[in-house]
Amino acid sequence: WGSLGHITIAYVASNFVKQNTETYFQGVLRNDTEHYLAGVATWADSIRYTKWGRFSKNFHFIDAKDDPPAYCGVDFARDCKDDGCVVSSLQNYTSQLLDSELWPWRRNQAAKFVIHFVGDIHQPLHVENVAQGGNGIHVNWEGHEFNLHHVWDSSIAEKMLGGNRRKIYDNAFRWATGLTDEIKSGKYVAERASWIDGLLLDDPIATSMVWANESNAYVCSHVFPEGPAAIAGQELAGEYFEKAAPVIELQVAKAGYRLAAWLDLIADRMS
Ligand code: DCM
Ligand code: DCM
Ligand code: DCM
Ligand code: ZN
Ligand code: ZN
Repeated sequence: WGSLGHITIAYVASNFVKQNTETYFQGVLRNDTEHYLAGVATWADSIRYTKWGRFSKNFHFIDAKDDPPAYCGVDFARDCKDDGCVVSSLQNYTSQLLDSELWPWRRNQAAKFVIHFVGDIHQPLHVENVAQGGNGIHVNWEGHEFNLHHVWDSSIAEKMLGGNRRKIYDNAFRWATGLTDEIKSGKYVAERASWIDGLLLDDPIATSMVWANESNAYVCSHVFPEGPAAIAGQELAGEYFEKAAPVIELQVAKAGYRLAAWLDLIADRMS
C-alpha cells in the first residue's frame, strides 16, 4: 500500500487494541499519543531504498507463482525467496517482539516492521509474481499512464476517499473512523469474528499464509479477471475501479482488525 493505506490500517488497529496493548506498544514505540501506530506505519517504506535498509526490500511481498485467472494460490516453500518474503518477515519480527532479552531498539524496529507488513500482505499485488506484483504492467488512470501496482497501492483508495491528497494523516484518520464503524456496527459485523479465527501467535507462518492466500485469491477475481494480458493499456478508473474499491475497503479493514488482534496477543504474552 501507499502511505494512505498503511496509516489507515494503523488507525483502525488503534481503535480495536485492548488498553493494555496500547500502553505496551506506546512504550515499545516511545510515543504516548493516539498516533503511536499510525506514526510508524510507513517507516519500513522510508528505509527500503536506503543503503542500510536494503536488506528489507524483499520483505514487503511474496511472489506467488500462480497463473491468474485460472489458478491462484500461495505456497510458502515455493514462493518465499531465500532472502525472505513478507511471510517469513512477519515470523521473524513477531518472534523478536516476543524476545524480552533483545535490546529495546530491536523490539522497537520489530514493531515497526510488523505494523507495516501486516498491511502489505493484505494488498493482493503484494502476493503475486506476475510482472513483479504488477509493477511491469502499464495501465491508464484518468487518462494518465501508471503501473498496475501503483493503482492498487494508492490510486483506487485515493479516488474512493477524495479530499485533499496532501492531508494524508487527516484522510487516513477519516477513512479509519468509517471502517471502524463498519466493523463495530455496520457491514462487517457478521464477518469480523472470522477474520481473527485461528490466529496462532506460536505459528506466524501458518497464520499469515491464511492472510496471503485470501489476498492472492483477489488477484484471480478482481486484479486480473480476464488475465494479465487483457489489462495492459486499459483505463481502470471506471468499471474496473467500481469492482476493485470494495475489495480494497475490505482488505484495509481486515488488515487493521487483524493487526489489533496480533498486537493484543503479543502484549498479553509479554505482560
Ligand atoms: N516510498 C518511500 N520512499 C521511496 C519510494 C517509495 O517512502 N523512496 C513509499 C511511497 C509509496 C510506497 O513506498 O507509496 C510504495 O511501497 P510499497 O508498494 O512497498 O508499499
Ligand atoms: N533505526 C535504525 N537505523 C537508523 C534509523 C533508525 O536502526 N538509521 C531504528 C533503530 C530504532 C528506531 O529506528 O529501533 C529508532 O527510530 P526513532 O528514533 O525514529 O524512534
Ligand atoms: N513489489 C511487489 N512485488 C515484487 C516487487 C515489488 O509487491 N515482486 C512492490 C514493492 C513496492 C513496489 O512493488 O511497493 C515497487 O517496488 P520496487 O520499488 O522494488 O520496484
Ligand atoms: Zn506496494
Ligand atoms: Zn511496503
